[in-house]
Parts: sequence; structure tokens; C-alpha cells
Amino acid sequence: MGLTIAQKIIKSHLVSGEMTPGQEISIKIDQTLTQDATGTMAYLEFETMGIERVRTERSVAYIDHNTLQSGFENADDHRYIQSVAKKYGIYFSRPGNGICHQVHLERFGIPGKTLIGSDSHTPTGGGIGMLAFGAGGLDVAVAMGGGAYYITMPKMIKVNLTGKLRPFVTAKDVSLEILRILSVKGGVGYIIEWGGEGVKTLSVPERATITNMGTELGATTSIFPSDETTRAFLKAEGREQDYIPLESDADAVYDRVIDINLSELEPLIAKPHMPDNVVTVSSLKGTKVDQVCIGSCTNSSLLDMLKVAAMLRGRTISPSVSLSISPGSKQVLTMLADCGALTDILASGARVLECACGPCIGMGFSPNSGGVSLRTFNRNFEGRSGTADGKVYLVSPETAVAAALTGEITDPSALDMSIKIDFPDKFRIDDSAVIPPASPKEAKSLEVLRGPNIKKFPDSMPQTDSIKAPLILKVGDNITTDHIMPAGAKILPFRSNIPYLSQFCFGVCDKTFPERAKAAGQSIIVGGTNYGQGSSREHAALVPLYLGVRVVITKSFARIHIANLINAGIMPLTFKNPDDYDKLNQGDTLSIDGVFDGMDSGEMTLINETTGDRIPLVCSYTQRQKDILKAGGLLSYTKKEGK
Ligand code: MIC
Ligand code: SF4
Repeated sequence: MGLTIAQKIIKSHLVSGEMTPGQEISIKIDQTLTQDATGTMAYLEFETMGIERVRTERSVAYIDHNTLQSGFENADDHRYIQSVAKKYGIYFSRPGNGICHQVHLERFGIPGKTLIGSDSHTPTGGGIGMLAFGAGGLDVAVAMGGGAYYITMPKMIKVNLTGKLRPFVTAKDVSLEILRILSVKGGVGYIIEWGGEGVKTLSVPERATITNMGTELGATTSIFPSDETTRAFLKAEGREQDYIPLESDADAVYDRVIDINLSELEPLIAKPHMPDNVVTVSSLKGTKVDQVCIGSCTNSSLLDMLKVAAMLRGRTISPSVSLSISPGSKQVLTMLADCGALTDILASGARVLECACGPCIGMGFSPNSGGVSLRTFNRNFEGRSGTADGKVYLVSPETAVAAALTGEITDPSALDMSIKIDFPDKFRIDDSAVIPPASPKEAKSLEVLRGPNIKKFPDSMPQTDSIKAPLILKVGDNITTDHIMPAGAKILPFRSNIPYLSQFCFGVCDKTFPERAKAAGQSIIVGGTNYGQGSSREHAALVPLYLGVRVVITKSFARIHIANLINAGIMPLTFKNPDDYDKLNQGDTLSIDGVFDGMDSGEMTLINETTGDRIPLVCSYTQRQKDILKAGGLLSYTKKEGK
């Protein structure tokens, strides 16, 4: 039987397990990336492992999320990451050099290699044929130390592309179309492989937009073939030697095939507050827009920016709209400057922001009260923009510009406009903002620089054989990590200060949660389906751990979050009968006996001591996961096992 592209890469990197869907496998990781908001924690974890130098082929630390430096906290964290990177063999991409996923694609990504990153959009690398996964910081730390990465062997979806996108219909619309088809949980347990004749019509940045937003489907990762288009991209980056061709075998077997005819798509838009809340742009025609933001790891490539500049050339944005543009990297920004496109952007009245995540992670540019914000980003979760009642819509750069010009939601293909892009076949290569690590000899005498904002980890809590605790918080479906542990300009500086962060835990759902959880000592959370979707931030597990949460019971979990819970030593369990969710009320006292036997048999009984209900729960931990939970988390487990 033939293999898919992803299966081929897994096979060549397999360390343990069988490649049967649903089974745990572990794979060798060639490259890692971190960003600053998750990186500080990942490097603190790496340091506790006592390893002298990273054991990957390439590890890169990016500073891109929290670049405001509104107090000493960020600056200290950046300095800490820079000093750790230098000492332990990691390349350091300075603030201003760009968004991790964009820069990684440009400068470091290699087809056929494996990559994990402490950021959920690491699958962007799939645009260049990498098998790239988002993971918790601890998993990345382990991989930097040479440890394998454990995942459940996914099933395979093939998206078969035919046709060619019409003008003003874009890769972003392809992402929104697949979200419309599959929903934010439709990709859980799958790798999505993009294939078919239509692939040839998409450039690498367009493919990367699509693999980037595969994260919003809940997919384990997404990948494109590596072909002549990939070779041309690598050549333009001066890295043709990194090219290898990659395609699936003709008789490869997929669990599901979805057909999309690119020629039939039209501009799409995701309405507040979920990326799968997708309708056509034309159906919202005329809706007034207050703000437009262009950028993020989804849509900040040179191609995107050149199209934006071409649409803005000689035009002025609507007086009622505030437009921000953040190019994805220094390479993109300097090339826009070189060809004059930056002048077109500035002349239109746009505000050019730093090459960083910026508004996407709530670092400024929050919309006005109740404001409508059209963004080329990948997430429009409630409150993420920094304005609690802001209404964020997700669109392509072309639809974004159309709204910035007209002041209302407008289908860009309905504008009387045609644009022509001169796409260069050689990019401007300048790696001066990437600082290489010290030599192993020099590294020995280097000191790691720490600031006072770096606080200790929450104490680990080994699982006990019986638990009795109150149901401290009951939440619904699709709870995101932005609900559990919000980000944004006010909170992000404290990513290495768990006690401080804890005040904001679940703030979007219930501001009283932190106080109540602390007072309870130990507690249990109950959620609906797809609990923990979104970010890879392990803080969404470490902070609840700090607040005493021992168990989370849901109808289903998102992939990275369930791994982070186990890594933190919090026991994730699911309802055997999802309807039992209704038998639990916030404030009930719950208990579970025989936890260790239950971990082995895969079944436990939850007793609702308040109502007397007995509720069957299920789990399917691997031996390693059981050991991690019993040890009180991956860090204690790793130390104990001497791994
Ligand atoms: C996000 O888009 O939510 C983030 C911020 O990039 C996160 C990482 C983080 O929380 O630091 C992600 O996607 O993993
Ligand atoms: Fe940064 Fe936004 Fe991409 Fe996350 S989704 S990495 S915050 S640009």
C-alpha cells in the first residue's frame, strides 16, 4: 500500500510505535522553534533538564509576540531568551526580524524535515513540505534535548484541489472554505494533505496561508507536496540546496477526500467569534467597518503585501476606518521599501506597524467599543482583540483593503479594479538580525541573564488514587485557550510569572474563578466539546495547576491542550455519555475512587456527591502518559526517569 506525504516523513523519523491511526507514536524532531510568549517557559524547562547543548539540527528562538516592552518584564525576558540561546546552541531572531512562522519559512524551513514549535501555527511550515507541529513548551524543550515527540498517529484527509483561483479570490478564502466544510473541530485527529492539479497554481506563501489555518480546524498538521514551486521559492531565498521533491504515492490511502474547485470559490469571511462561522463576503455587503488590520502569520508574506500595496496605490482609505499593516518579516518590509510599495501603503493613510504579531495577539490596536474589525488573521475568539465587545471578522488581504477603502464590508471582486504584481524571483537576503549561538567551548563560560519577573514553576502534584473536590467551573463547547488564559498587552509580559497570570485565568468566562479556585485548594473543571482549542500556550494548563485544578472533564479535548494538561499533571477525562454533562452543576462536590486502576482499564466512575449520580468517564492513556500523570507531570517524570 502506498504512503501519503505525511506518512513518508513519519516513517523516516519514527522512533517508537506503529503507524496505525489512534496508536501512540514518537518521532525524531529535526528542528524546533519558540516564540517569546511561550519561549521563556520552554527554556526554563529546558534548563532544568541539565543538557549542555541542543541536540536538534536547527533550533531557533524568535521574539515576535510581545515586542512592546512596556515595562522591564518583556525586555528582561527577551534578554533571558537571547542569553539562553547563545549558551545552548540556538539561533536567536531579534525583535523586528519578523513573525516566527514567516521567518522560519523564508530562512530555515526544509521540505521533508520535522519541526515542532511552541506555537500552534507551526504547521505553516507544511506550505514548504515540512511536517510541522504546534506543541506545548515542555514538548519543545524535550525535543531540543534530543527527545522524541509523542503524538497519536493521525488519520489522513486529502483535499483535492482543481481549477484556479479567480482574481480577488485568495488562499485565505480556501482556508475559510475548508473551515466552513469541516468546522473548528473537524480536523481533530487528522493530518490534512493538500493535493490535486490545483496545487500547482498556488505559490509557497499561499500554501503557507492554508497550512497555517489548518490549526483552526484542530488538525494535527497540514502539508503540501514539495514541487517545482517549492524549489523556485527556496532558490529565491538562496537555499535551493535545501530542496527535495515530495509527493504522495499514487496508491496512497486517505480516510477522507474532500474536493474543492478553486475556480468556483468566492471571497469569504468568518463572522465573530469563531473562525468557522463562515459566509460569503457579498452576503454582508454594506456592514460598516471601524478598523482593518492586515498581517499576522497567516497573511503577511511579500505576495500578500504587494497585492495590498497595489490595491492601495493612488487611493486613500475611508476617513471612518483605521488601517494597520504589519509585514511578516524584515525581508518583506525591506523588499516593500526597495520596490516603492511601502510608499504606496503609507500614502494611502495606513499605519505601518512593526514586523510582529501585534494586534493578532492583542498587543495594541484594539477596536473601539462594539467596533467592527476586519482582520487577515486566523482567530477571532471573543475578547482576543483586547476589546471585550469588539466584533472581529476574518478575511483575505484583498477583502481587508476593499473595506479600508470603502468603509464597509465589500466584495473585492466587485470593485472596479485590476492589479498586476511583479513578483521577484530573488529575495533580499539579510540574516543580520539572526544571532548565531556561541561555540560549545565559548558557551561554557556564558552566563544566563534572568530578570525578577521570572518566577518559579507551580509545584507538581502527583495524581492520587482518589480525588474529592468541588466542580469549580462549568463551561460550554469550544472553550479556547484565550478563555482559559488570555493574552494581550496587559497580561503577556507576565508569561514567566504564573502567580501573577493566575489572576486572569478564565477572566472572559468568570472573573471570580481564580479566587474561588484558590480558596477551594483542589478543584475540578467541566467543559463541553473541543475544550482547549487554539493556542499551544502551556500556561492554560500551568495556571490552572497553580490554582489547584486536578482534573478536567469534558465531552472532548483539543489535541495540544490535552497534551499540555497531561504534561502539567492535570488528569483529562471525558464523559462516556456526553449527555451526562447535564448531570453536573457548578458547586457540586465530585469524587473519583480507584484512579490508578481506572487509568489502566480506561474507565472511571465519577460520583456526584451532591446529587448521588454515578457518571461513567473514559480515558485512553498510554503507559507513558500514565507514568507522567502519576509522577505529577512531564518535568518530574523526565527527572525521575533520568531522560
Ligand atoms: C496565538 O496565536 O494564540 C499565539 C499567541 O501565537 C499562541 C501562542 C501563545 O499563546 O503564546 C499559539 O497560537 O500557540
Ligand atoms: Fe502571532 Fe497571531 Fe500568528 Fe499567533 S496567530 S503566531 S499571535 S501572528
